[in-house]
This record gives sequence, C-alpha cells and structure tokens, in this order.
Amino acid sequence: EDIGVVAVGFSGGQTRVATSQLTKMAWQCKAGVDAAPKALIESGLLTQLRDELNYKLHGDDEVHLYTDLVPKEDPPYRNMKNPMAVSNVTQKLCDQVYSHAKEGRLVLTLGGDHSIAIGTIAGSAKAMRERLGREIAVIWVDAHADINTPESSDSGNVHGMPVAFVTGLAKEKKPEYFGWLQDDHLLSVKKLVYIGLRDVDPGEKRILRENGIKAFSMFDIDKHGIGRVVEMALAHIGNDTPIHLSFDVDALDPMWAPSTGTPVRGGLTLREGDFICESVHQTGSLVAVDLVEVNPSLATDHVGASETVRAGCSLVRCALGESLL
Ligand code: DIR
Ligand code: MN
Ligand code: MN
Ligand code: MN
Repeated sequence: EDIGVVAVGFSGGQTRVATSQLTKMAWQCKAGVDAAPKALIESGLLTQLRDELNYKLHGDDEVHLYTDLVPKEDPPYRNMKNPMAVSNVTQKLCDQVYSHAKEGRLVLTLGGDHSIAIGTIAGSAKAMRERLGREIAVIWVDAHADINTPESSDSGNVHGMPVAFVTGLAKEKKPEYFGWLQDDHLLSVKKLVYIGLRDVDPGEKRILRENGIKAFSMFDIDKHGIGRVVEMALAHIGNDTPIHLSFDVDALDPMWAPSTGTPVRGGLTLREGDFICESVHQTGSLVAVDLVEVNPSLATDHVGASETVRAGCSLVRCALGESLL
C-alpha cells in the first residue's frame, strides 16, 4: 500500500510570537519550528513504516519550513494572529494532501500545530469527492474542540479555529485569509466526531450544541470505557465513509505527552490513544492521518521531549496497523 508523507515544520497557528520572529525562526531553522516532524522522522518512524509495515512511501523525508509563504508583515485580521502565514501554508498543504490522495495514497501529515488541519482536511475532502464521489468523515482526537470562530476566540490563535473553517462555520471571502476554501473543500458537521475533549471554551460549547455535533469527552470515556466510545463514534460516522483521523497529541494525558503547547491534565492514556488509532485502522476506511502539536522544544527536560515523540510514533504506527495480528 502507498502512503503520501507530508512533514510540516510550521507552528504559526499557535504562536505567542510575532510574525517577524516566526520568519526569523524559520530561517534560522531553530526554536522548534521544524523540530517535531524532524524528531518523529529521526526516531525512525518512516523507516519502520517502510521496513516493518511494508508501506511504499512517497513525498517528504525532509521537513517543509514554508519560509517563502510567511509574509514579513502579517497584522491580525478579524482577531486572528499570523492570518496570512497560516492561510498561505494551509493552502499549500491542501494541494500537497490533495495530490497524494488523488493518487489513492493514504496521507500521513506530521505537524506542526493544529491549524494545519485546515489544509489537510480541505485536501482530503476535495480528493475523496473527486475520486470516490463521497464526503469524508473526520475523527478529531483532542483535549480541545478547536472550533472557535475568529469572533468567538479569546486567544486569536488559529490552532483553536481549524474545525470552524473546514466546516464552513467560519467564513471569509478574501483569498489571502482562508477565502481560498471552496465548497468542495468542506466537511459536513454531521460527519465530524470528537474524542477526548476536556478543555472547551464556553463559545465552543455553544457552537457544538447549536450544530448538534457529536462529541465524546473524557467524562464519556470514564463512563462507558474507550471501547464503547470508539464504537459509538464509528457508528455515528456510518460504514463505508472515508475517514480522516486528526490526532492532537494533547489528547493524551501530559503523563504520556508533556511536550505540547497546551497540555491539559486528565487525558487519555497512551494505550487508549493507541486503541482509537487501531480501531480506525481496522475499519479499512482510513484515508488520512494528521499527528499534530508534538513540540519537543517545549519540554522542560529531555525525557519529556523524547517520551512525547515516542508516544506520537506509537499513535501513527497503530493507525497504520502495526499492532493488529
Ligand atoms: C483555546 C485553546 N480554545 C483557543 N485551544 C487550544 O485558543 O482557542 N487548542 N489550545 O489546541
Ligand atoms: Mn488541537
Ligand atoms: Mn489540543
Ligand atoms: Mn492546539
């Protein structure tokens, strides 16, 4: 089987720094802009997929920094930080993912912050419409709902908004500010399901409620167990729907994945995360996987960074069928 790999060294959707600094960081190749995909690759993830799981890999074994897509001046727009940089990079990513998916490859995207899912989901959705005539479903595994609109967001960070953009709940006409998103890039709110939520803003709760979006929080996992929750999530999506799995490593408890931008306690065990990935693999309908928010540069110690990378690799290998007999 063929995999298209996209390695994204970009975290402008989550930044606490100004764009000028972002550009400088990217140029200098430091401060963790490219650290995550690089660390995942250097720990042998792609080699394992190739040699042990017998996938044929296409695309990146080097990390894209997208430096040329980060403008010098990028003032806030509708309250969004680094809006043009994130719009440019996600548009490019959309093309990359689309090209792989159009060829029938399973697309593996290594982030980067979660804003990049604007591009990956848009690319998947369009490719599956064209190739199979079907809408995709998205399983969003995260401590956060990432469904703020630019107006509901307190932080202005676009990594808290990707779901609003890909579902069309946030709209924008200007092409340089996500106006490049067309109808065929979009995901139906009916085909979206969350697992692992525990830190959802009041405005986001309202959006989830008003749109009848299916969400399983940590409460639901404690109540029913992970097995039943995944079963219910897959039942909601329905059989025979191409699945895009967008996995934010902060869904895991910080015990397993401390080295991430916004850790929240009380999360999934690594085993529960792996189980979600294995179950999605087992459906046979998986068409794309994002692994995001691994950020080795944020760890307070070396162990935290390498544990988080290790957890990320485990999730990806499980989604690609490693542990099933
Ligand atoms: C918050 C935090 N809801 C925001 N979101 C995070 O900024 O919109 N997403 N941390 O990963
Ligand atoms: Mn996220
Ligand atoms: Mn998150
Ligand atoms: Mn995030």
